[in-house]
Amino acid sequence: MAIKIALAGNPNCGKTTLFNALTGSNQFVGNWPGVTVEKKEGKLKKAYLVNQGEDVTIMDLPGIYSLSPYTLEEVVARNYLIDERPDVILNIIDGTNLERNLYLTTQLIELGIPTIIAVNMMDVVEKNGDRIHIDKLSKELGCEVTTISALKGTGIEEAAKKAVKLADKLSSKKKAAQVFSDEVEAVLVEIEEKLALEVEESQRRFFAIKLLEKDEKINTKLKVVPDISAEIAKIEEELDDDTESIITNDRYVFISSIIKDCCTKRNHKKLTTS
Ligand code: BGO
Repeated sequence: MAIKIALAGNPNCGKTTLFNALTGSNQFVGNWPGVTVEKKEGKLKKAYLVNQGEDVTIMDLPGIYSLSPYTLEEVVARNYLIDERPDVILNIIDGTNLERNLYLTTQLIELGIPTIIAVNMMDVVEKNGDRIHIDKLSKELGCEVTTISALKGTGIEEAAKKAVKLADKLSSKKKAAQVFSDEVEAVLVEIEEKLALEVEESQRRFFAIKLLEKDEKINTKLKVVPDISAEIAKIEEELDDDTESIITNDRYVFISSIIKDCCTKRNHKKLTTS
Protein backbone atom coordinates (compact mmCIF):
# COMPACT_ATOMS: atom_id res chain seq x y z
CA MET A 1 0.00 0.00 0.00
CA ALA A 2 1.30 3.50 -0.87
CA ILE A 3 0.80 6.01 1.93
CA LYS A 4 1.57 9.73 1.89
CA ILE A 5 2.25 11.49 5.18
CA ALA A 6 2.66 15.27 5.22
CA LEU A 7 4.87 16.72 7.94
CA ALA A 8 3.57 20.15 8.95
CA GLY A 9 4.59 22.61 11.65
CA ASN A 10 5.90 26.04 12.58
CA PRO A 11 9.47 27.08 11.76
CA ASN A 12 11.86 25.85 14.50
CA CYS A 13 9.46 23.26 15.93
CA GLY A 14 11.98 20.50 15.13
CA LYS A 15 10.50 19.43 11.78
CA THR A 16 13.87 18.93 10.05
CA THR A 17 15.19 16.92 12.99
CA LEU A 18 12.08 14.69 12.88
CA PHE A 19 12.15 14.38 9.08
CA ASN A 20 15.79 13.23 9.23
CA ALA A 21 14.99 10.74 11.99
CA LEU A 22 12.03 9.31 10.06
CA THR A 23 13.74 9.02 6.69
CA GLY A 24 17.49 8.72 7.38
CA SER A 25 19.49 9.19 4.22
CA ASN A 26 16.50 8.22 2.10
CA GLN A 27 15.68 11.80 0.99
CA PHE A 28 15.01 13.70 -2.24
CA VAL A 29 15.50 17.46 -2.20
CA GLY A 30 14.34 19.88 -4.88
CA ASN A 31 12.13 22.94 -5.24
CA TRP A 32 8.35 23.26 -5.36
CA PRO A 33 7.29 23.92 -8.98
CA GLY A 34 7.68 27.56 -9.99
CA VAL A 35 8.98 28.85 -6.66
CA THR A 36 12.29 28.84 -4.80
CA VAL A 37 10.87 27.05 -1.79
CA GLU A 38 12.69 23.86 -0.88
CA LYS A 39 10.77 20.62 -1.35
CA LYS A 40 11.91 17.64 0.70
CA GLU A 41 10.49 14.18 0.35
CA GLY A 42 11.68 10.89 1.82
CA LYS A 43 10.72 7.29 2.42
CA LEU A 44 9.89 6.18 5.94
CA LYS A 45 12.65 3.95 7.35
CA LYS A 46 11.80 0.25 7.17
CA ALA A 47 12.18 -0.06 10.95
CA TYR A 48 9.16 2.24 11.42
CA LEU A 49 6.79 0.46 9.04
CA VAL A 50 3.77 -1.26 10.54
CA ASN A 51 3.75 -3.90 7.78
CA GLN A 52 6.84 -4.61 5.68
CA GLY A 53 6.12 -3.97 2.01
CA GLU A 54 4.30 -0.70 2.73
CA ASP A 55 5.53 2.26 0.71
CA VAL A 56 5.35 5.31 2.99
CA THR A 57 6.39 8.72 1.66
CA ILE A 58 7.02 11.59 4.07
CA MET A 59 6.48 15.02 2.49
CA ASP A 60 8.19 17.75 4.50
CA LEU A 61 6.07 20.89 4.05
CA PRO A 62 7.64 24.34 4.52
CA GLY A 63 7.59 25.63 8.12
CA ILE A 64 4.56 27.93 8.48
CA TYR A 65 2.53 29.70 11.17
CA SER A 66 -0.80 29.68 9.36
CA LEU A 67 -2.68 28.36 6.32
CA SER A 68 -3.45 31.90 5.20
CA PRO A 69 -2.14 32.71 1.70
CA TYR A 70 0.21 35.56 2.65
CA THR A 71 3.64 33.93 2.20
CA LEU A 72 5.01 31.65 -0.51
CA GLU A 73 5.53 28.94 2.08
CA GLU A 74 1.90 29.13 3.21
CA VAL A 75 0.65 28.98 -0.37
CA VAL A 76 2.87 25.99 -1.19
CA ALA A 77 1.83 24.10 1.95
CA ARG A 78 -1.88 24.73 1.60
CA ASN A 79 -1.98 24.00 -2.13
CA TYR A 80 -0.31 20.69 -1.43
CA LEU A 81 -2.76 19.85 1.34
CA ILE A 82 -5.85 20.89 -0.68
CA ASP A 83 -4.80 19.48 -4.06
CA GLU A 84 -2.85 16.38 -3.14
CA ARG A 85 -4.81 15.37 -0.01
CA PRO A 86 -2.14 13.32 1.76
CA ASP A 87 -3.44 10.31 3.71
CA VAL A 88 -2.28 11.75 7.02
CA ILE A 89 -0.97 15.02 8.42
CA LEU A 90 1.73 14.63 11.07
CA ASN A 91 1.64 18.00 12.81
CA ILE A 92 4.75 18.56 14.89
CA ILE A 93 4.37 21.18 17.60
CA ASP A 94 6.88 22.64 20.04
CA GLY A 95 5.76 21.57 23.52
CA THR A 96 7.56 24.54 25.08
CA ASN A 97 5.51 26.94 22.99
CA LEU A 98 2.11 25.34 22.64
CA GLU A 99 0.08 28.50 22.38
CA ARG A 100 1.82 29.79 19.27
CA ASN A 101 2.04 26.35 17.63
CA LEU A 102 -1.64 25.47 18.14
CA TYR A 103 -2.73 28.33 15.89
CA LEU A 104 -1.64 26.31 12.84
CA THR A 105 -3.06 23.13 14.38
CA THR A 106 -6.55 24.65 14.58
CA GLN A 107 -6.36 25.19 10.82
CA LEU A 108 -4.86 21.83 9.89
CA ILE A 109 -7.65 19.94 11.65
CA GLU A 110 -10.20 21.80 9.51
CA LEU A 111 -8.91 20.20 6.33
CA GLY A 112 -10.71 16.94 6.98
CA ILE A 113 -7.48 14.94 6.60
CA PRO A 114 -6.69 12.45 9.40
CA THR A 115 -4.23 14.30 11.65
CA ILE A 116 -1.89 13.21 14.40
CA ILE A 117 -0.05 15.69 16.58
CA ALA A 118 3.47 15.00 17.79
CA VAL A 119 4.32 17.26 20.72
CA ASN A 120 8.08 17.76 20.39
CA MET A 121 10.81 19.04 22.75
CA MET A 122 9.44 16.85 25.51
CA ASP A 123 12.97 16.57 26.97
CA VAL A 124 12.86 20.33 27.60
CA VAL A 125 9.26 20.28 28.87
CA GLU A 126 10.18 17.54 31.34
CA LYS A 127 13.43 19.23 32.36
CA ASN A 128 11.44 22.35 33.15
CA GLY A 129 9.14 20.24 35.32
CA ASP A 130 6.08 21.20 33.27
CA ARG A 131 3.29 18.82 32.27
CA ILE A 132 1.14 18.54 29.16
CA HIS A 133 -2.02 16.50 29.65
CA ILE A 134 -1.96 14.60 26.39
CA ASP A 135 -5.31 12.82 26.80
CA LYS A 136 -7.13 16.09 27.40
CA LEU A 137 -5.31 17.75 24.52
CA SER A 138 -6.33 14.90 22.24
CA LYS A 139 -9.96 15.09 23.37
CA GLU A 140 -10.21 18.87 23.01
CA LEU A 141 -8.60 18.93 19.56
CA GLY A 142 -10.43 15.81 18.37
CA CYS A 143 -7.31 14.09 17.08
CA GLU A 144 -4.60 11.73 18.23
CA VAL A 145 -1.69 13.26 20.17
CA THR A 146 1.66 11.69 20.97
CA THR A 147 4.86 13.00 22.55
CA ILE A 148 8.37 12.94 21.12
CA SER A 149 11.84 14.34 21.45
CA ALA A 150 13.09 14.51 17.89
CA LEU A 151 16.57 15.40 19.14
CA LYS A 152 16.85 12.50 21.60
CA GLY A 153 14.97 10.11 19.33
CA THR A 154 12.31 9.23 21.89
CA GLY A 155 8.73 8.49 20.83
CA ILE A 156 9.58 8.67 17.12
CA GLU A 157 8.86 5.05 16.30
CA GLU A 158 5.50 5.25 18.09
CA ALA A 159 4.60 8.50 16.30
CA ALA A 160 5.52 7.04 12.91
CA LYS A 161 3.55 3.84 13.50
CA LYS A 162 0.50 5.75 14.75
CA ALA A 163 0.62 7.97 11.64
CA VAL A 164 0.81 4.95 9.33
CA LYS A 165 -2.11 3.29 11.13
CA LEU A 166 -4.14 6.47 10.81
CA ALA A 167 -3.79 6.25 7.03
CA ASP A 168 -6.03 3.21 7.19
CA LYS A 169 -9.33 4.83 6.23
CA LEU A 170 -11.25 2.34 8.33
CA SER A 171 -9.72 3.68 11.54
CA SER A 172 -12.24 5.52 13.67
CA LYS A 173 -12.63 9.21 13.07
CA LYS A 174 -12.83 11.40 16.15
CA LYS A 175 -15.30 14.25 16.29
CA ALA A 176 -13.63 17.46 15.14
CA ALA A 177 -13.30 20.20 17.72
CA GLN A 178 -15.73 23.11 17.78
CA VAL A 179 -13.25 25.96 17.53
CA PHE A 180 -15.61 28.88 16.90
CA SER A 181 -18.47 30.55 18.75
CA ASP A 182 -22.01 29.22 18.21
CA GLU A 183 -22.84 32.19 15.95
CA VAL A 184 -19.85 31.46 13.67
CA GLU A 185 -20.48 27.70 13.67
CA ALA A 186 -24.10 28.35 12.60
CA VAL A 187 -23.06 30.54 9.67
CA LEU A 188 -20.43 27.96 8.65
CA VAL A 189 -23.18 25.34 8.38
CA GLU A 190 -25.10 27.68 6.03
CA ILE A 191 -22.01 28.23 3.85
CA GLU A 192 -21.18 24.51 3.83
CA GLU A 193 -24.68 23.87 2.43
CA LYS A 194 -23.93 26.23 -0.45
CA LEU A 195 -20.76 24.25 -1.19
CA ALA A 196 -22.45 20.87 -1.08
CA LEU A 197 -22.62 20.33 -4.83
CA GLU A 198 -19.02 21.13 -5.54
CA VAL A 199 -16.90 20.31 -2.51
CA GLU A 200 -16.53 16.88 -0.97
CA GLU A 201 -17.97 16.72 2.55
CA SER A 202 -14.66 16.33 4.41
CA GLN A 203 -13.28 19.51 2.78
CA ARG A 204 -16.37 21.67 3.10
CA ARG A 205 -15.58 23.12 6.51
CA PHE A 206 -12.14 24.35 5.42
CA PHE A 207 -13.56 26.00 2.29
CA ALA A 208 -16.44 27.54 4.25
CA ILE A 209 -14.02 29.09 6.76
CA LYS A 210 -11.80 30.48 4.01
CA LEU A 211 -14.80 31.98 2.18
CA LEU A 212 -16.05 33.51 5.43
CA GLU A 213 -12.57 35.00 5.98
CA LYS A 214 -12.81 36.56 2.47
CA ASP A 215 -9.69 34.67 1.44
CA GLU A 216 -9.95 35.28 -2.32
CA LYS A 217 -7.16 32.84 -3.23
CA ILE A 218 -9.50 29.99 -2.30
CA ASN A 219 -11.84 31.06 -5.14
CA THR A 220 -9.36 29.65 -7.65
CA LYS A 221 -10.05 26.18 -6.25
CA LEU A 222 -13.79 26.46 -6.94
CA LYS A 223 -15.62 26.27 -10.26
CA VAL A 224 -18.55 28.24 -8.86
CA VAL A 225 -17.91 30.61 -5.97
CA PRO A 226 -21.09 30.86 -3.89
CA ASP A 227 -22.40 34.31 -2.99
CA ILE A 228 -22.12 34.52 0.78
CA SER A 229 -22.32 38.31 1.10
CA ALA A 230 -25.56 38.03 3.11
CA GLU A 231 -23.98 35.58 5.58
CA ILE A 232 -20.93 37.83 5.97
CA ALA A 233 -23.06 40.96 6.47
CA LYS A 234 -25.22 39.18 9.05
CA ILE A 235 -22.35 37.90 11.21
CA GLU A 236 -20.37 41.15 10.93
CA GLU A 237 -23.39 43.08 12.18
CA GLU A 238 -24.17 40.55 14.90
CA LEU A 239 -20.61 40.48 16.27
CA ASP A 240 -19.63 44.02 15.26
CA ASP A 241 -16.31 43.03 13.66
CA ASP A 242 -14.99 41.90 10.29
CA THR A 243 -15.09 38.16 9.65
CA GLU A 244 -11.32 37.70 9.39
CA SER A 245 -10.84 39.20 12.86
CA ILE A 246 -13.78 37.22 14.25
CA ILE A 247 -12.27 33.93 13.04
CA THR A 248 -8.76 34.79 14.30
CA ASN A 249 -10.09 35.91 17.65
CA ASP A 250 -12.15 32.74 18.10
CA ARG A 251 -9.06 30.64 17.39
CA TYR A 252 -7.16 32.40 20.18
CA VAL A 253 -10.07 32.00 22.62
CA PHE A 254 -10.17 28.26 21.82
CA ILE A 255 -6.39 27.93 22.25
CA SER A 256 -6.49 29.80 25.58
CA SER A 257 -9.03 27.36 26.96
CA ILE A 258 -6.90 24.40 25.77
CA ILE A 259 -3.80 25.85 27.43
CA LYS A 260 -5.71 26.29 30.72
CA ASP A 261 -7.03 22.72 30.61
CA CYS A 262 -4.01 20.86 29.27
CA CYS A 263 -0.84 22.48 30.65
CA THR A 264 0.48 22.62 34.18
CA LYS A 265 3.61 24.54 35.08
CA ARG A 266 6.04 23.14 37.65
CA ASN A 267 4.63 25.41 40.35
CA HIS A 268 1.26 23.66 39.72
CA LYS A 269 -0.40 26.84 38.59
CA LYS A 270 -2.24 26.35 35.33
CA LEU A 271 -0.53 28.14 32.46
CA THR A 272 -2.09 31.40 31.50
CA THR A 273 -1.91 33.02 28.13
CA SER A 274 -1.47 36.55 29.45
C1 BGO B 1 19.57 23.82 16.79
N1 BGO B 1 14.59 18.64 21.93
C2 BGO B 1 15.49 19.66 21.97
N2 BGO B 1 16.04 19.96 23.14
N3 BGO B 1 15.83 20.34 20.86
C3 BGO B 1 15.26 19.98 19.69
C4 BGO B 1 14.33 18.93 19.59
C5 BGO B 1 13.97 18.22 20.78
O1 BGO B 1 13.16 17.30 20.80
N4 BGO B 1 13.95 18.84 18.29
C6 BGO B 1 14.63 19.77 17.61
N5 BGO B 1 15.43 20.46 18.47
P1 BGO B 1 14.85 22.05 13.46
P2 BGO B 1 12.65 23.21 11.97
C7 BGO B 1 20.45 24.48 17.77
O2 BGO B 1 19.82 23.71 15.62
O3 BGO B 1 14.68 20.60 13.26
C8 BGO B 1 16.32 21.58 18.14
O4 BGO B 1 12.89 24.65 11.68
C9 BGO B 1 21.66 24.97 17.35
N6 BGO B 1 22.02 24.84 16.03
O5 BGO B 1 18.36 20.66 17.30
O6 BGO B 1 15.90 22.73 12.67
C10 BGO B 1 17.19 21.33 16.95
O7 BGO B 1 13.08 22.31 10.86
C11 BGO B 1 22.48 25.59 18.32
O8 BGO B 1 18.42 23.34 17.30
O9 BGO B 1 13.49 22.85 13.28
C12 BGO B 1 17.45 22.74 16.47
O10 BGO B 1 11.25 22.95 12.38
C13 BGO B 1 22.05 25.68 19.62
O11 BGO B 1 15.49 22.70 17.78
C14 BGO B 1 16.14 23.47 16.78
C15 BGO B 1 20.85 25.19 19.99
O12 BGO B 1 15.07 22.29 15.01
C16 BGO B 1 15.21 23.57 15.57
C17 BGO B 1 20.03 24.59 19.05
C18 BGO B 1 23.29 25.32 15.57
